[in-house]
Amino acid sequence: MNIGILCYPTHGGSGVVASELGAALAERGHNVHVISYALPFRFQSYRSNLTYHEVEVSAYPLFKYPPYDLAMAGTIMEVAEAYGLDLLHAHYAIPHAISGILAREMLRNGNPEMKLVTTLHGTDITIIGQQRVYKKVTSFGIARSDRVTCVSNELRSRTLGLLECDADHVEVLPNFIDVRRFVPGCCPDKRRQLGRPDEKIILHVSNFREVKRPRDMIQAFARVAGKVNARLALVGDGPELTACKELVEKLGLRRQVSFIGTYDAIWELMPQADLFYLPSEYESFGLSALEAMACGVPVVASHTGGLPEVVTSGQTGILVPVGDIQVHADAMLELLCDDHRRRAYGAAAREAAVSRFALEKILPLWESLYERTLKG
Ligand code: GMT
Repeated sequence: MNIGILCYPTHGGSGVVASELGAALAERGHNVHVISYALPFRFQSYRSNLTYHEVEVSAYPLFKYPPYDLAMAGTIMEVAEAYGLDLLHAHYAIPHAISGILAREMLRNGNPEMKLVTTLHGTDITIIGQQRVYKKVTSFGIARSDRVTCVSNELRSRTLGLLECDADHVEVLPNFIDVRRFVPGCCPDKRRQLGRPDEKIILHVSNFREVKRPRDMIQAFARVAGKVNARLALVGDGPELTACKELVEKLGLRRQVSFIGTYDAIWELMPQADLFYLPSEYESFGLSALEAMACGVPVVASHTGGLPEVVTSGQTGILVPVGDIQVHADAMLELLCDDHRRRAYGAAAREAAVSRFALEKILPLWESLYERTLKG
């Protein structure tokens, strides 16, 4: 198949899923064209059948807001005409589904029909899709896509509850993980990058937006650090990072919290952690939790969104109420102080990642969904 993938290039789950799916489809022999405004950070360009096309957004003086959606639609058309795209896969509803619909409408003048699959990733529905000006646009993008997928059952139910859309039109296809790259015990030399040998490492990876509740994380960690020799290693960058640094200073935690910055080869750092901590307000799925699990690291995460579909509390980690930092601290202490339990949870986490979410299991589902879509 000739497949066009539309995604955000920035650090965030939807871009990771889009890039990893593109690489895996190319590996299977499909011709994949990734379209975005910059090279996605996980894009793997070592194959001739995996190509990146940049959306050029012109900065004409009349444009206070250059029309990225139109530039993307124009780029899709160019790629579709040059390579005969069979199908477009839009990751994140706004604006990708809309640009795809526009490109498809324009192509219908002369080309055979190009199908459109849209994957909803979470905040496109729960935050952007709820804003007054975008709500109907998001519903329109869903209605006009040939097929729509959600990354969890919870996101599907939420989408059907929040937006006007037909239940039969929206199915669930979860995130996946390359269990050969995310492996327990990988890269032990990286351990010293995170902390001293005698410290227990709590790892968090995100784009530090409010929805991740990173300040809760530091407050909960303060309660952990008072009881065990632990370090909080924070990977990523985002709007809440400065506030987090200020809170770390205020709580006197400077020597126990490391700000690592962005780190693309996250599979090198994940296995070094004793636990992964994700105190988000909401996660439609929680890809970073799955990445940690594949590396054999148990997860302490909020009981929210699709996280219960990924982390089984009491088996592969502990799910805690959103915002209850004492319960978060207690859950982390439970695991950090009990090596036997922590290792058992870590082993179960790896097993769950392999048996339920391995790329080998999920990729055929994508191929079959594409084939069904092409058949109409
Ligand atoms: O919130 C993020 O971290 C980024 C966002 C995105 O769209 O890039 O992530 C969402 O998509 C991921 C991949 O499907 C999910 O694993 C994340 O849970 C989801 N984030 C939220 O729902 C907040």
